[in-house]
Amino acid sequence: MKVVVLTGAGISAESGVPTFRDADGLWEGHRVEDVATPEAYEAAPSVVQAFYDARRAALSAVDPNPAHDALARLGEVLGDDLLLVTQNIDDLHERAGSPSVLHMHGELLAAWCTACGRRVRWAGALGDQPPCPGCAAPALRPDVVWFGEVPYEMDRIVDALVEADLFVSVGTSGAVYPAAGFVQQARAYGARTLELNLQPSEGSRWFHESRQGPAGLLVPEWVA
Ligand code: BJW
Repeated sequence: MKVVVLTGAGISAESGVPTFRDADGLWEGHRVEDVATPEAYEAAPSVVQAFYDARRAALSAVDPNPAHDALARLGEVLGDDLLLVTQNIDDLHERAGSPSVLHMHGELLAAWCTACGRRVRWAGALGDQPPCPGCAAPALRPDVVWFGEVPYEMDRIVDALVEADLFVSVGTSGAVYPAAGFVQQARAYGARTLELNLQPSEGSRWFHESRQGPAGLLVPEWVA
């Protein structure tokens, strides 16, 4: 059985990582739509870097929760028959032991140089404009996908949606495309579709089945 699992901010909420659009979803009064764009970065790079530096610094204080653990177990069982796609830029799936994770919106612990294009692992602050290890330009930005940019590995994701027997969405609001459209694509190609979310999402109506509750309970229950 070929399975695609899509995760969003809700899967990391019980680990203590704030979501974007729930009650605590503002950062210092900014909506994510106001700081996660190339235009925002061009206009006020220090504000945008501070948003990501704060989130990167907070990452070491959180741990994977039972939902991440359950998906790691599923990955061990299904091997190449599971594609785990996350919109999250945290590393909690990796730390839970998931053997393979596709970060369609990039990774907090990576940076890319807007001068030479090099991508590097990066655990420290970027706001103080450190030099790129490749070209020395002070031009490193978070290696994340902002509004108006193209998410990573779309061809691989679409191929997996076409092949999938089951598509499961965990903890995502269905507010951001192209991820919000995956359920309709998978369903159009014949997959059964299941949503696991604390509450009905913007995309609930597209799923064959929608279960409501915390991911830390629902995901282990589903995987068992
Ligand atoms: C729990 C829980 C618990 C809580 N247990 N559940 C008009 C119409 C349609 C599309 C567009 C449009 N205008 C523009 C667009 C495109 C645009 C878009 O979608 N805009 C919308 C605002 C409409 N999209 C883009 O620009 C994308 N690129 C693109 O389309 O390129 C064109 C292209 C595509 C494909 C092929 C070729 C070309 C890029 C989008 C980039 C999004 N980037 C961000 C920031 C990433 C870096 C970072 O993390 O800072 O990604 S924005 C932010 O939203 C982040 C997230 O990954 C993403 C989704 O958020 P998510 O994960 O759903 O979180 P929340 O907070 O919204 O929801 C949390 C959910 O969890 C809720 O449902 C809770 O109920 C639930 N929950 N606790 C279970 N304990």
